[in-house]
Amino acid sequence: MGYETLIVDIDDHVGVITLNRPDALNALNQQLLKELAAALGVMQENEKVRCIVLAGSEKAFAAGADITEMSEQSFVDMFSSDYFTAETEAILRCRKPIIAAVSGYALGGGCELAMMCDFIICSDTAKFGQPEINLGVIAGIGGSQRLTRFVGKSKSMEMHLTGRFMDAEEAERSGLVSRIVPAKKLMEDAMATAAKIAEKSTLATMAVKEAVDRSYETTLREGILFERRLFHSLFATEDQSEGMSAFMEKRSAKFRGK
Ligand code: DAK
Repeated sequence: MGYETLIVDIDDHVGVITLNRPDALNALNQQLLKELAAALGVMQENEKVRCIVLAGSEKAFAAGADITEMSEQSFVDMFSSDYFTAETEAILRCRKPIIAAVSGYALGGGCELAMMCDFIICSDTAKFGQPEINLGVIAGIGGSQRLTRFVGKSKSMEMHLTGRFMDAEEAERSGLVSRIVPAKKLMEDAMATAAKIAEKSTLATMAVKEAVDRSYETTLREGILFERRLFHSLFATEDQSEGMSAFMEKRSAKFRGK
């Protein structure tokens, strides 16, 4: 498939998707989100891909939903098309781990997209924010819920109410990102992290993604039961046998996703 708003590549076992609307700081329009959903669907089906990196440019991961496109919509347009819903649900359906590599602005829908990934590595230039309040609207693809779960009510509420940006240091301190790296090293670091994940059993990485995500959806007791059942089920895989044998034989495991 040809993409106009993305650059899509596969490097060994890592799928790399780069948002590519430089003139609009990668603002998310319907075309971009449809292409992103499609690209993730293709990577989900491609057995070679074991981990995915989603990146933007050095200046902007994404500066939000496309204000020019949104400004022309009425309530009826938004409601009847269920704006962005099918696309974001398709993104969330991807079962392979997705790392957001964030440099520069991750604002509004851009911050929300980064938070939909499995974890965020950011550069020291990153700036996160939910500035929709400045446009007379609010977050619309999960920002009020996800940012609150990441950083707590007080900081999330302040960010949504004032529209202020959070820098990389604050984002790391608050638990929004897993790590900060120098801007020039961001892709190298994200790719090395993805390559490390790609060495693991894909059955185990998909299982752990489901288990951690379930912690947002259910009670502690149910979540722990879900984790335990997934753990038990991994004993039906060749990868579990290989991983434990390799440890005892003091060699590296060779996982085959079987
Ligand atoms: N949309 C469209 N174009 C944008 C854009 C955006 N979000 N952000 C930047 N651009 C464009 C600029 O208009 C400019 O285009 P030209 O004028 O050159 O044609 C170009 O990108 C470069 O931007 P600037 O000249 O402004 O660059 P600066 O370095 O001076 O400033 C900035 C960078 C990021 C601080 C500034 O561009 C900015 O404030 N951008 C807007 C940030 C923002 O407000 N983001 C939130 C958007 S609202 C929903 C789903 C999603 C959403 C809501 C509902 N539903 C499903 C219900 C999400 C809403 C949003 O994200």
